[in-house]
Amino acid sequence: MVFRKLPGVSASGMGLRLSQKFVFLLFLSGLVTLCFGALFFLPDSVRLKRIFLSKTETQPVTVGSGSENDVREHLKRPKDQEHPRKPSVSHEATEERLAGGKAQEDLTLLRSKTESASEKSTSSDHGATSDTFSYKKFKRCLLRPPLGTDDGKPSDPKTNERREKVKEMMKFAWDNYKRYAWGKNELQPLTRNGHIGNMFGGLRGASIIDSLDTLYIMGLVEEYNDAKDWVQTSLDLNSNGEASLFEVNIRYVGGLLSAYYLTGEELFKNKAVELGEKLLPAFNTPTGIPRGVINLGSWSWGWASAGSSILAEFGTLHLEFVHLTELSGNPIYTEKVMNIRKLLNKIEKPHGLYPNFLSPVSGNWVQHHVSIGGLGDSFYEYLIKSYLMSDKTDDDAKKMYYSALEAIEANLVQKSPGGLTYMAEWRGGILDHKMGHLACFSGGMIGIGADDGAPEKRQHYLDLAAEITHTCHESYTRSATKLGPEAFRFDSGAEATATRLSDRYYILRPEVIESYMYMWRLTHDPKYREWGWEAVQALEEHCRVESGFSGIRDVYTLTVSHDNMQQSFFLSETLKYLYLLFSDDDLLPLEDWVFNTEAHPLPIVHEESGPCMSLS
Ligand code: DMJ
Repeated sequence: MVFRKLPGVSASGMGLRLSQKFVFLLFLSGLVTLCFGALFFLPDSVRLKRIFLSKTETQPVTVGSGSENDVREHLKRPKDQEHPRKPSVSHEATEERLAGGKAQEDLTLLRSKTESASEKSTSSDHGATSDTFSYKKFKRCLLRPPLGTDDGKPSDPKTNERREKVKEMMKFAWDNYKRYAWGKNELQPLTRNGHIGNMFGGLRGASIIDSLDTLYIMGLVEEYNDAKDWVQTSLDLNSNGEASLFEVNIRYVGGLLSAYYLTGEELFKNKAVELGEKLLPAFNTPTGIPRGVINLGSWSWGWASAGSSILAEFGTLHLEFVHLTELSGNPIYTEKVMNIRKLLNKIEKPHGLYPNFLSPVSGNWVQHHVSIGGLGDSFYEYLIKSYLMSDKTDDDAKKMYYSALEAIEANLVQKSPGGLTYMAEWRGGILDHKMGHLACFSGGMIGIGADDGAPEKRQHYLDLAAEITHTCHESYTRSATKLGPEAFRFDSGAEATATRLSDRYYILRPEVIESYMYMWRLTHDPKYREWGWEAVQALEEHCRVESGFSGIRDVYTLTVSHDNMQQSFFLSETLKYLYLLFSDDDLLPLEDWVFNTEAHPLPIVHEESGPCMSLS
């Protein structure tokens, strides 16, 4: 009835004249186009673009994956949270302060090249959407320059001499790898050849990828450039073998991510994302808990063949996967790890403990073996580091870490008759009074988490961290070589010594030195540097051979027998942690970086003055 009174509106109800209809439709379509287009010019356009152009649309949907909301929730920082911001020092300003000298010039050149490389944002062939991540912006969000004011050079000449020694060890290990095993995974220094192994599913160059960031922070310019060139020309990710999801993630993805964040070279980002995509089918299980082994070349294997998944393997993906989402703009990586988190949070835990084996099919624990060493270790490490890496916003990770630590203290932490604190293993309620070398990382872990524990527990956690580190040092000092065994016991009269022949070996592992490094940063007690130096001397005396470094079969005999393997983690972790131990704290400061479990530094997502990274 209303329409009838209006001029131009026909008596036939909604009817308009043809010309009026045309003008009206034209106006309407113009309005719609304008609104849609405007979305892309809003300040938050990256997120909107992601909603409309999201790659997830083309990704296979996996069973049990978390929702996008979980991801956003996880990445979002509460606006009311305040963080005291230290005065930001620009990296460029730091470079200007670098002193002269040939190596220094090379280093400056290298670093300025990498700065400009980061500005030339090239697009990726492999899903890295470079428009979604700004490297320049990321650098501005760091509180301090990654390499410190003088590359972390300590003012004390004795410490500097020690640092130089570690650098020389790295160069020696690298040169021999390059000479005898270039492109293979690891060097066999006695037989002077390369080793491929079966952990990496046909991927090559594990020592190269694991070394990139160590070479870079040590200023080994030529060596870093060789490594980068190899990644450019020879790192082939189209391999077809069965790989350990965990090992590929911590060494290759972690190594490439760190190399990217330190240098800004798009190449590393693109390779990391390309490889990350290849890992996704591992999550196609009924629960979304990934299998431990993945065929890198095939998308078709079934979950039914899976055995149990290992806590330290599926629980050690979080840091790298969150960064894959940051760099690619694709939420799927964070969804996958948040789904693991959700399941672990929900599942019933015996005495609050996390057993080492879980069925990816049923989502239930398979047996009740709990260990802070092998099979469990880095799961706990990634909880506290996820919290720290989120700029202390990931409250679930925080809660899970501190309640796990409480359960560990209540059930596993023991004091030996001789007064040494150690972490026993737990088998269905029965304690096995054994501590693995791997468990020695926990000194550092408990140390870096001490400050965020309940106020009344902070000093206690720091003391516990120091006690564990002390025990691990004892396992070194009680051997003839002053290197520690693979596992040491606290029963049948033993105190921090191996009682079984099969536990006496040392394979260049980093965990004890890793804890020295963290405890040094946290306390500045000079004993940690002294302990680190003892380790350097022992490595030089017993593990250095003519063509590299080798593990040894028995730390209790001075007639050493070498195992002929220079592990890639020796270059990525052991030597890096030693170098950091003898450097000033502003080399990769802990306010800005967390180290993944292979010692690859990943940046903390700071968001104090607005979002620093793409998804936040
Ligand atoms: C490294 O590959 C990692 O530190 C991992 O978490 C445990 N084992 C080795 C070094 O011992």
